[in-house]
Amino acid sequence: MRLSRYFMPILKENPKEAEIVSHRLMLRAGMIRQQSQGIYSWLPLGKRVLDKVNAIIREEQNRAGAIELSMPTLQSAELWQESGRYDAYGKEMLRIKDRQDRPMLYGPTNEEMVTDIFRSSVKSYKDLPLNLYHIQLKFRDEIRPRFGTMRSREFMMKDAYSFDLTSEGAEHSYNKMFAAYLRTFDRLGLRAIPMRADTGPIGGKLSHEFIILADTGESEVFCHKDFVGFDIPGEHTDFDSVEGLKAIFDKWTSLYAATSEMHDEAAFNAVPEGDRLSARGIEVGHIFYFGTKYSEPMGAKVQGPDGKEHFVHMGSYGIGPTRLVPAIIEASHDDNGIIWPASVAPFDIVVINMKAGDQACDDTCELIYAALTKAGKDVLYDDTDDRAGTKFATADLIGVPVQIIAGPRAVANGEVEVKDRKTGARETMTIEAAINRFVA
Ligand code: P5A
Repeated sequence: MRLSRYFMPILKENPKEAEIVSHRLMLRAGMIRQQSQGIYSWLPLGKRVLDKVNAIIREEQNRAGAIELSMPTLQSAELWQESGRYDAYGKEMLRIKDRQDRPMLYGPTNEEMVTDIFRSSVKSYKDLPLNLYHIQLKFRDEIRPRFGTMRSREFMMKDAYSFDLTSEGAEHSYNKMFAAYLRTFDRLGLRAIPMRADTGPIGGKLSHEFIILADTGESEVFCHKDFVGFDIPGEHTDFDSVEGLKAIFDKWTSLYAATSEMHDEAAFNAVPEGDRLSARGIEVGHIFYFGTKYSEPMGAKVQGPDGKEHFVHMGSYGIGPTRLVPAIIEASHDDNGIIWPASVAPFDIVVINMKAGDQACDDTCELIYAALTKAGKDVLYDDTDDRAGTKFATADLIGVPVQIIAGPRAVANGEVEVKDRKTGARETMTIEAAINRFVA
């Protein structure tokens, strides 16, 4: 991508409305734009990051056996009247009428809709277990939308829904998502700790929130500090192994970890004082087991091996991609801007032409840009005629992991500089060496 033809509206000044660093940096880097309170456009740079986050979420959902579909954002009120949540949900639900005066709503979550899909076509235990997910916009008319896309009214959610014949089966389905979440957040460069949590309007007795520790987090959390060093389930985790997944779940729930709603002061005080972590955190995921809470009132049942009808046991599993992007920035930035983990960086490499219009600089940059693009890298080429200082500041601000800098003096020697955004380390090397380093 040539920066001269791209759309990346950088802000020079710090936006006054931004209270936390991720919101400030997302606005300054031209990643998002507020359209009305708590409702955002994702501009091209932000969209690239969001797409990469979603690709990792999708890979890990698929690995764990979940199946992707796509459900609409607008839902009919009837489904919610069946489950009894239409009145219970309160003012957070945006209620709309269509031209026939039929009550509709912009979905805040999809338990009812997916239960309706399930009951219309699944009739036998032989089709279980089943886990259906989508990555879709949601709307919740939050009282206090704030911190940009961290807590917005319209936001994206990956929501998965599992169906099992028995509660034991449902427990295994829960453990699959539990392990998939540990892997997902790790691949996003984050350390997320599962904590016992309140189930709120989704319901059920068992639930875990996945929390990133951060001073700017909205939740107050309490946990054992050893969680920070626990091993993450590997790529070859067998998601069909009931014992294997139970062992992962048991290990990750063996020490104290709870959000403030579930906090038990006495149990926390039993943790040796030096091991106690009392901190703030960002909730990036939340999983629930609620048994037959929706399947019973909505009549979602299957025939079991005993020939009888059974209401299915369900769970639901949410991740907030539009919250994860600022959460990653909260965890990874410095005074100059964002430092993306390679897995979600909007571009892999930025090529900086320090003197656009200078034939040797132009030729060198074109060569590198073409070679790296051909090798499958996402390359941003800063071919604008801005001052070198502005270009460096922009490259640091947008946080691309590697900068290849071509200035007239180095280029005259057949060389460029390669800078690592995270460490700031710079190395001068031949043009060929710079290309080869990233083409391997
Ligand atoms: C689980 C999937 C649910 O809605 N139903 C379907 C269940 N859970 S939840 O905890 O309410 O939300 C899941 C995740 O969505 C993100 N999230 C938000 N992100 C940005 N702005 C918001 N206002 C917002 N509300 C929820 C969180 O990451 C949450 O864990």
